[in-house]
Amino acid sequence: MAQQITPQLDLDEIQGDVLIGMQKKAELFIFFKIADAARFKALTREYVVGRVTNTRTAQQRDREVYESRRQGAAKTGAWLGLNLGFTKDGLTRLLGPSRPRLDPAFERGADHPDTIAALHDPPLSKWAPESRSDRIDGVLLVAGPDPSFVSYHGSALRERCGTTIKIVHSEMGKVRPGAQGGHEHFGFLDGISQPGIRGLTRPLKPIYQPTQGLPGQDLLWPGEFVFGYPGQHPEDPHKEGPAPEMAAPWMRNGSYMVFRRLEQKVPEFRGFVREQASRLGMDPELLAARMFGRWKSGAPLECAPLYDKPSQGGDETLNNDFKFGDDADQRKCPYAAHIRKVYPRDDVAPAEAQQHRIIRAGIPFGPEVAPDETATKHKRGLMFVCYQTSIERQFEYIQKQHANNPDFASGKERPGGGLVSPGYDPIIGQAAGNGAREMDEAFPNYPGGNRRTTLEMPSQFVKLTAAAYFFMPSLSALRTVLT
Ligand code: N7H
Repeated sequence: MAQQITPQLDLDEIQGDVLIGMQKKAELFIFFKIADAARFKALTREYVVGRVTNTRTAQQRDREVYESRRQGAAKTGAWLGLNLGFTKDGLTRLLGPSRPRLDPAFERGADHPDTIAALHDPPLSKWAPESRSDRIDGVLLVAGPDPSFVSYHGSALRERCGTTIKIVHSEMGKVRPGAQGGHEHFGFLDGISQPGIRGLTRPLKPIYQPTQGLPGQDLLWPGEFVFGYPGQHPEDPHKEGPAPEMAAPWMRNGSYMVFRRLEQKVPEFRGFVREQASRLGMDPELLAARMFGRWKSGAPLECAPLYDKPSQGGDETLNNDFKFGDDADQRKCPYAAHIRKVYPRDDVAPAEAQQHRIIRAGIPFGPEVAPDETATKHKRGLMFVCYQTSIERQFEYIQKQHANNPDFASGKERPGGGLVSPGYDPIIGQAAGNGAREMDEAFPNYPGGNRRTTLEMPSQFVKLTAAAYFFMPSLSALRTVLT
């Protein structure tokens, strides 16, 4: 392979949550309106920007965490993380109505009726009342080692902001306790697979596989996630592609953040899986794993099709090292399983697979399920966050063209002939008008067999209750043009 030049990322400029993720056991999301633009700008310049966590700091902290784990120490620094983003309305408050127009999806916004219709999202009337507002201008992300630390620093920050902003809503996300740490509320290990980034992610074998981070982690051109760098080539997954267009030079080192507050109906999900597994005559843990494409431990079905291999789930050199191409009849992992829908790997052409990647940086919210909670009593779920340079080609494409599209992946055939309609992503797929969904091949025909089964899902286990699109500017943009 021809030697490629490694892009030099400006780590001091890019906000820390975008590429690496702020270190967070707890994270406070403060959604606000700008009440007094002139005073807000002065405060941002003089107080906030100097406290924003950049990628260099996030990287140093990550290395410390890694080192202390390697030495068997559980504790790491009590670090405060702070990031800041603006919606289209926020940018207008800061720059005036004749400001440059950014990505069309960003300018439309997550709460626009066209976005809601395109993504099959629930109508605004069904969103959480506390997060509904005529306008949200920005979000402050405050991250740290525990909720009280984060609350304390969040309050100090709010006090400092005073009347320059008006808080619309704030909500705390937190990592689940004990052994469930790192697992989301359905119980599955999350945060395993992320795209690697050229110029940032270290290849495990730099000489032999310079375009692979950990096994199974392709290194992508950073322009997919941050403005100002080459992106993926649309026809060749290794070749440098054009840098995404910027509506203004100050977009350099910035990124779009998609936020979605997704409530999870955990007791209902568990009850459904138990019932359906008994109908199908299979282990409920296997049925749940077939809905996700991984076992709760994180072990991929492609490597552990019938029984969990927990040792593989937690091992980062093994848990992402797989493809779907040699599972052409969905015997190991259904075509519709969450991870197969959202990153189809070699189910599609190599360059196409890398056109729709996102970096995820979400955190769970809400309490643990109480022992007597057979129907959801307490709200819980995922504060889903992802970063990209095109909301339309990345997040929206995955949701619309893959998760919500029962015919994706297309062109798959039954072993005996005939086309397969894989069905909806059982976790995040949404049918129009909140309609019923189905998933093909709930029961595994592995290693052989020809039993046809369909999983009918009359209701969603994941419900969207708030959403917004933000731009996360570079530190320079925050210090100059925007303020
Ligand atoms: Fe998903 N979950 O925690 O159960 N997700 N996700 N997700 N998701 C993944 O591989 C989950 C959501 C992606 O590279 C895993 O890191 C839940 C949305 C992508 O192979 C698990 C919700 C979107 C990947 C979950 C939710 C995505 C991924 C396996 C909602 C974008 C990486 C762990 C409540 C539209 C796939 C891992 C890859 C993985 C869960 C939402 C996308 C367990 C509960 C809205 C790209």
